[in-house]
Amino acid sequence: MANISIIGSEKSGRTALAGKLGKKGTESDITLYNFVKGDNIYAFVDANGYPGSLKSLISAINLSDIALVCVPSGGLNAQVGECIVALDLLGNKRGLFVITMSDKSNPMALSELAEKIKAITKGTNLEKWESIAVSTTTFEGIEALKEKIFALGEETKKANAALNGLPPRVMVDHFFNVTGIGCVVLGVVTQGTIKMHDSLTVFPISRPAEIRSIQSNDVDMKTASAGTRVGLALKGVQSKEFDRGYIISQKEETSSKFNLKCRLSKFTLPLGVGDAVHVFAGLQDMPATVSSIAVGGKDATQASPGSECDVVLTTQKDIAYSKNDRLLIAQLNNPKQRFVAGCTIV
Ligand SMILES: Nc1nc2c(ncn2[C@@H]2O[C@H](COP(=O)(O)OP(=O)(O)OP(=O)(O)O)[C@@H](O)[C@H]2O)c(=O)[nH]1
Ligand SMILES: [Mg+2]
Repeated sequence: MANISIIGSEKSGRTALAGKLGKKGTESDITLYNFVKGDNIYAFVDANGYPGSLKSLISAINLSDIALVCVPSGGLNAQVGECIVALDLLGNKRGLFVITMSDKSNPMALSELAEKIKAITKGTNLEKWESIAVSTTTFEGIEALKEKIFALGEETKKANAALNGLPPRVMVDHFFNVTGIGCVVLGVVTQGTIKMHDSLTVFPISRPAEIRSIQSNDVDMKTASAGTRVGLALKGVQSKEFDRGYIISQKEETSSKFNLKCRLSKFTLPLGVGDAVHVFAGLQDMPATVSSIAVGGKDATQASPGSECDVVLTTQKDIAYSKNDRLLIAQLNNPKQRFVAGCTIV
């Protein structure tokens, strides 16, 4: 199974495309569309809350192995740019540009747009991503798009198989109470294999929980491996204790103070000591403050766009994380491009 985000600009045909690729499931600021055909099992995540909500965008990206960036055939815009910056700062590896509404354009303009996408992604980790033109009204390109998704899906399955031996970890996106069952959470197994009756812990609240049952696409399962979107019934914890992004695993770090190595986007404003920012860690997000900055090992008052620096960040509440997680710093009020920096935890 593979998880695929559908992102891109407002009114770019994201939801129409999602509807052609899967059957609508859970709906919130992100909407799930499921596709099951033999071994080809996909969960598409429509970031329908974006551009209003960056949380919707980052949740969709961080729940997925593959990103589909929708660019309307009418041309590039600032929101597509912002999606590219987010994927680049997060270090996402696999994806495609989907030039949508191809029926409203012509072959010459479509290939010019594909060239423009190549040009703006040069030097980012998206520079090799292919572009494909589709229309959900004439169905042009839809089958070809599915083929490309399946090919990326096979790569993803292999990559996830390599993570099966790691300790199990589930990233939670939805949680609710089901009468007669109790606490049910939805999320993705990001590494390892979970098993029915596993005793794990919910972080950052450090609450023990037992996996009562596991479902994926409405089918009961005894185990679920890395990359699987699951629904879990839990014992020992209530749904009201959960928040988006909580992690179920054996062990996570929890902290509200982070030493980060940051790479600033070229398209942001300088980052300064004392700045109030917003931080995204997996599916968790919250306000934070820049406590200190060092550039080239020396204390500094600010860091410039495009530069690398060390940052001490203080968050409003505890965040659960593991060593290799990437954090994203954003400025929610910047009207142009809200992502500031991609960070690793030191
Ligand atoms: N002609 C044409 N219209 C399309 C196509 N895909 C979507 N549309 C129309 O474009 C509009 C926006 O499509 P949506 O799928 O809602 O786009 P979206 O990105 O989900 O939009 P928001 O979530 O509202 O930002 C709708 O009126 C669709 O009917 C297409 O391939 N061709
Ligand atoms: Mg939509």
